Amino acid sequence: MVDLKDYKSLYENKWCPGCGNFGILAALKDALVKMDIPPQNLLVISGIGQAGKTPHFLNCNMFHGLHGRALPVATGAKIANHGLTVVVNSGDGDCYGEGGNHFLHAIRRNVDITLLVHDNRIYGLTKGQASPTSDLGTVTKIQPHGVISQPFNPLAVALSLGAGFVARAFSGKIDHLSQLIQEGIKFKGFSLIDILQPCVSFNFVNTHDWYNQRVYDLNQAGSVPDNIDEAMKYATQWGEKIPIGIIYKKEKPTFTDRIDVLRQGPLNSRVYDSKRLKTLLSKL
Ligand SMILES: Cc1ncc(C[n+]2csc(CCOP(=O)(O)OP(=O)(O)O)c2C)c(N)n1
Ligand code: SF4
Ligand SMILES: [Mg+2]
Repeated sequence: MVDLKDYKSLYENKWCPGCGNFGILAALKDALVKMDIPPQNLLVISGIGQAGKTPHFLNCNMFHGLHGRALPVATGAKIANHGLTVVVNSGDGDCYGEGGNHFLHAIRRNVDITLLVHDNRIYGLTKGQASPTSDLGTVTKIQPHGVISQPFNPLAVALSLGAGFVARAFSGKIDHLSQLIQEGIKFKGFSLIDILQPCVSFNFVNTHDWYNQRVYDLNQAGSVPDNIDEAMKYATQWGEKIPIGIIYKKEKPTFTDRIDVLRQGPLNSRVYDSKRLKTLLSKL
């Protein structure tokens, strides 16, 4: 049986006291233990940012890559070794800004990976510039007159691209988030969990209290929408009431299901045949 101790990292954590990232890390560990996933079967991949440091605080296979480039690495790893549980930790700037293009195409490919976006609606690591999810009018040191670009809605974009598992969570509700992560990992295909995460140092609007007063569990009645129109209503609801939970869930063929050679098994289990390779090269 996997134990919380198995995931204990050797690295010191320098996130600010009170940061929502702690709740996300706790929920992720809880989900891994409850699913009995041993560290050697897990690969956690990240890009750059405070969110990107998450794999450092887990004892498992990890890859901390370039800004915005976690998803291509995760795609390659999952294709090479289907046996791995692949989880990506990314920030709102990393995933929806710098890596926005990869976000779009990872959804289209439907590779079986789980994407956790630590959405604090700010660039935390670089000390508080606006991110793609910052509200219109948000004032920062480099946006002194307020943000003038329309905020990016990751859930609506994911739904419009045909994502099969789209969810929103709040880092302050650790048990609920753990449950969603377990559902996301079990889901066969690309799963997105956008996690509302207070940044206590640079986002003074979307605080723990602000979210606690607004979030409600949309799956409370036990239902999970598999209807795009209904899902879009939840994806675009924001303000006095903010839904958290699974916004849409429907399985469809994954990237691996659609490619003959991958359907036969992961690339790392294939026998290297030098004669076949020579024949192939001689035809080029
Ligand atoms: C190619 C590149 N561009 C810009 C940066 C500077 N940079 C580092 S982290 C970051 C923003 C991170 O924001 P987010 O993804 O929201 O993560 P957070 O720190 O808020 O968790 C930026 C712009 C970089 N490291 N590399
Ligand atoms: S700057 Fe914000 S996101 Fe970064 S560790 Fe501090 S509270 Fe967390
Ligand atoms: Mg951020």
